[in-house]
Amino acid sequence: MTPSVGIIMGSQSDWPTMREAATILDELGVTYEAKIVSAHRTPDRLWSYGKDAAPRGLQVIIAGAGGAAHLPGMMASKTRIPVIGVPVQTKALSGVDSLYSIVQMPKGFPVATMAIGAAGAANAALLAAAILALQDADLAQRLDAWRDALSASIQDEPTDD
Ligand code: RP5
Repeated sequence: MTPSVGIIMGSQSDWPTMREAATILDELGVTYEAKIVSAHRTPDRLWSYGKDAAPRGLQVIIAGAGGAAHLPGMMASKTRIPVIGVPVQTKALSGVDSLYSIVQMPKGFPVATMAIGAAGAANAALLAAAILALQDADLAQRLDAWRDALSASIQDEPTDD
């Protein structure tokens, strides 16, 4: 059975970041698959993944990449399914290269671009869940509960530790 969300990434080295998205989707009970799909090293895989995404029934794609991070934009070119881009933090340029590579899409092919790194990956999952929750009342309840629990975990005042 096709999962709701496809988490794709350019390299195995992106997984520690992208796992943050997977963890959130697990917490929310959203089905997903995780695949390595590189715009540069496996372009044919990118093309077939994008071509098959809608017919397979995927509903949201989370795409993470670093450096010359062309994966999210190329995927958005190939499928009308919403693509959420995660700029992976790089050693050379701290992920600013990834961010700029993902965020400046030309008119017509949007990528919802998140923050650099782990927070961006987690937020990508939350945004994917929010999109899915528009048509899924049970998921909407779980997402509301997740958000309430996060708010409740924030203490009123700072402490010296
Ligand atoms: C990108 O190049 C990947 O998304 C990764 O962030 C970066 C480096 O890949 P590796 O050299 O670690 O495989 O395509």
